[in-house]
Amino acid sequence: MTGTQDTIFAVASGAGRAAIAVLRLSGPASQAMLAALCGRVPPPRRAALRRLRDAEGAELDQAMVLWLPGPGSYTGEDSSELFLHGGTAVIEGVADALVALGARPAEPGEFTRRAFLNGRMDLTEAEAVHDLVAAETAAQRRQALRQLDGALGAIYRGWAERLRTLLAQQEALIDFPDEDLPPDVEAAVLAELAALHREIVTHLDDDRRGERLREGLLFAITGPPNVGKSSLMNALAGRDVAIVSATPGTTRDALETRVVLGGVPVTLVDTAGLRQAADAIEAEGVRRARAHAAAADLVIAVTEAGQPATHDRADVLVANKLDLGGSVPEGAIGVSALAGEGLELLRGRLADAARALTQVSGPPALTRARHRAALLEAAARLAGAHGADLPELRAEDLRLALRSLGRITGMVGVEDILDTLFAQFCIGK
Ligand SMILES: Nc1nc2c(ncn2[C@@H]2O[C@H](COP(=O)(O)OP(=O)(O)OP(=O)(O)O)[C@@H](O)[C@H]2O)c(=O)[nH]1
Ligand SMILES: [Mg+2]
Repeated sequence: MTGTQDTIFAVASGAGRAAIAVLRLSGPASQAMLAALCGRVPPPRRAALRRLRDAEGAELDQAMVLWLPGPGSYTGEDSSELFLHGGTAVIEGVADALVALGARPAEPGEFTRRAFLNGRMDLTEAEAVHDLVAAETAAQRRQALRQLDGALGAIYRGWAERLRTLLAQQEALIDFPDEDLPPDVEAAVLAELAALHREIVTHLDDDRRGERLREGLLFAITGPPNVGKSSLMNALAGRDVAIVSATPGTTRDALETRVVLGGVPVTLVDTAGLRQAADAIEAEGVRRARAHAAAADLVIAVTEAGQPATHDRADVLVANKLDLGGSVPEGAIGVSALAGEGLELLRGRLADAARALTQVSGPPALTRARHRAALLEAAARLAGAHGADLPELRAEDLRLALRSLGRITGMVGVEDILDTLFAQFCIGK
């Protein structure tokens, strides 16, 4: 990572031609560079129209500009935003002028990284910025906004605060074993330790709802050959994703498509029909089908109306080809992928399932594997502390638990993960 003394810039609006392109500038030289580009710098946080010129005086654009002095800016540094006309020549002209003035293009997530390093937000909030930019549905947006508000970070900081108190009490037990500490200090430490452990374990025991909502769900369509799995996938997706044919064994590879069900992004996977494979390619397809079914959040098991269901796992059982007049087995939803019958009912059931798999009630949910790993570590250390024989060992476990919690919000020891974390961000964020 290059130094934070650099002044960086990036187009924060999307790629491609657009009416306006938002260019962000942040770093110590922001004000001087803005002045060089547009002459008079407008008053802080007041939009003004300016002619932008390069060092030779050639006009680059007429743009609305904002001067955003630190520390009250997004990054906490002196910064500026330019609302340029969105043409390539304009953007390149301004970018070249900025480079000539000594600025450099920002790396992915560098603005948010600076915001974190300058204490403008904790790491869970920085991650929420990324999630909000990536949010495809309203439910994802709500979760990201809540995290951006600091609701999740507040829980983790609260636990860290209690742990710090516990650690101080434990250290007092070590330093003054014979002095007249109240007799029940150790009992109180153990009780609080157990309570904290319980809260973290409860938070962890959430069926990955928050993570599932953030990442989206995986629904696999499985069943014997030729029952209409691909037809059903196409019907649910509303487009021709998979080849449909009367020949059994048509689908060989697993095919994916994204749909939104119940406000949750869902990847639908159409799989090869499960049967004794005719050749090596089909055998591989069947192996992949089984692997997808095993990894899926939900299996849509398809059979033909009138045929018995033989699936290993059927979270939602569908009897297709209802138009041919077969009977629907107990517990199955009868549909016709061809005629459209029953599809609304099926869509409703899948939407309910998607919501149930991701619905978070009460306090904000865990949203990332990174948080889960740190919390699992903290819980293990707390359990260790509770069972420790020696006061010194208990204190050490508490210290390690505190460190794990601190890594979630970025209070301690996160230098090693920052590069990976912010590399996932967009340029300009
Ligand atoms: N009558 C009727 N035929 C259907 C229906 N759905 C699919 N079919 C037909 O059944 C045949 C197989 O459909 P596919 O969607 O390819 O079935 P599949 O389960 O994906 O088959 P494989 O990929 O070979 O495992 C095709 O000829 C479809 O037109 C339906 O609801 N009614
Ligand atoms: Mg198929």
